Amino acid sequence: MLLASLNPAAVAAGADLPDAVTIDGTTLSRSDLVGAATSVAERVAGLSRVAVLATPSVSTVLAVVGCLIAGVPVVPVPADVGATERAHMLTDSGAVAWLGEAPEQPGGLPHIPVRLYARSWHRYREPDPAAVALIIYTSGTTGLPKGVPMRRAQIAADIDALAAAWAWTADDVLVHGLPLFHVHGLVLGLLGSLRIGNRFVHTGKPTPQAYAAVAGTMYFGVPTVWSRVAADPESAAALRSARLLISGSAALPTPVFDRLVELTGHAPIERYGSTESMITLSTRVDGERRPGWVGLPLEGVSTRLVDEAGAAVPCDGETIGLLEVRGPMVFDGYLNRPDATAEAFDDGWYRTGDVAVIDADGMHRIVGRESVDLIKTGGFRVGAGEIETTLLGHPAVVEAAVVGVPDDELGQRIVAYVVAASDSSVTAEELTELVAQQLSAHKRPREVRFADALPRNAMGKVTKKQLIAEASTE
Ligand code: MCA
Ligand code: AMP
Repeated sequence: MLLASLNPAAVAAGADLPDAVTIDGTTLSRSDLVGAATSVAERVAGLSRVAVLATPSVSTVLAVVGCLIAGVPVVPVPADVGATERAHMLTDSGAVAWLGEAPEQPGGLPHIPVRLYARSWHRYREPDPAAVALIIYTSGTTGLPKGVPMRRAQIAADIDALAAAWAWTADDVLVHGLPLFHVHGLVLGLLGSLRIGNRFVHTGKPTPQAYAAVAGTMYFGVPTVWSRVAADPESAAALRSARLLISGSAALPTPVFDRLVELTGHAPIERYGSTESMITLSTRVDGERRPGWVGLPLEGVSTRLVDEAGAAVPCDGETIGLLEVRGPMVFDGYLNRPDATAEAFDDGWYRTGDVAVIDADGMHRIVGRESVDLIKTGGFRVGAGEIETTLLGHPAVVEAAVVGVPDDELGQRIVAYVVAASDSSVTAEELTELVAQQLSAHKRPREVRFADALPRNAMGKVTKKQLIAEASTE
């Protein structure tokens, strides 16, 4: 059962927890959560799909949990979403209402508020494990983000496999300050805590000081967060009493790993996955934690490396290949995108798009991505194509090429090369703002470079590696 620990019968039997969820300055007991979320369930039961503007708030928690209880699929919409991306998510997903926080532009959909103090003790039957719980949108190399439907059984399988790898129990206190519209913060952090039955604390912005201020046993962070913790010895020292520091969503740089060991006494756990597959690899609480390596397959997961022709690549710790995964948490296709779904699978194996090596003991190291057009910045996945299309929508932009440039703190930072019309006075700020307005604030280029022309190869294709090299050396 997805929400075993939220079962009203368990609450009635005395299995309450006074501080089950703390977020945005509010603490909910388990009975508060069950009562208020069941009241949300009453208001949405029977709806086909709802959108939730996923700010880190009690309202978002109750909206998502209410829908889980009622068996209504939720589309978490990024809190900083822009107009084009929001319209796409609503149309593509077929959401019929906004639940929880009211968006500034509801796009013609009705709004159902969440009432923090309403309570219902109605008992809903557990929905079918194959039912879709969430549809999370994620970027590809081109076009607008694709919807990834996540089934209850897939989510449950991932959480249980992670619990086994991390010895995660109801005695833990899980702390993070990540967004509630992605797998990391929402599925693993919030739903994981509800399923396992541990206390969950959302810190708001994931600053080192905010992490240090909560006495947790498990802390989640993207590498950017850990890099900031590693640069703040005083806050880092406060994490010594934790059980596990867990990093994921992008590669954790070895110097950050080493510094965390020094300052906190903990070798961080690294785990790897994607929106499509959820988490498939992790180092284990009782196993080797090797800097630069993301661990072993979780329970039920198989992996393999193939070359460009699809032939097997040896797992010798050195030979690189394209990583493919299979397991009970892996999705079964994008929403409304049979073309993209067909491309994503190789004979039942999910093509991750990541390049990796596997050693003889089964340890995995992610070497990079197959395409330069998928950028990971601060743990956010951003498609070069979606930003280029947005920039080209500006009347003064003649050509645009977006690249991810290596960055110590963000992993990659988004840099846009733009050829502007000769008579225009368009500014970098104007273009950055356009991306924030249309897509999401976190997809804004950090830098816009104006050029007279873009470098192209003999085929006329922009040579992005040249742009990356140029932006990296200056
Ligand atoms: C940022 N700023 C900018 C620009 N970019 N200003 C102008 N132009 C720009 N291009 C501003 C920000 O608004 C902010 O302002 C300030 O600069 C600092 O920005 P930043 O360095 O980005 O810091 P941040 O806002 O604190 O964000 C860092 C972050 C964030 C908190 C680490 O990137 C984040 O939440 N990442 C998590 C992503 C995540 O959860 N991914 C999971 C997906 P001001 O200070 O005024 O606000 S992956 C997943 O789900 C899978 C399955 C997995 O493996 O986990
Ligand atoms: P997303 O769908 O946003 O979770 O992005 C998934 C991608 O993030 C993966 O395909 C990888 O490229 C990258 N990624 C996630 N976790 C890690 C990790 N621990 N190390 C390196 N890359 C990672």
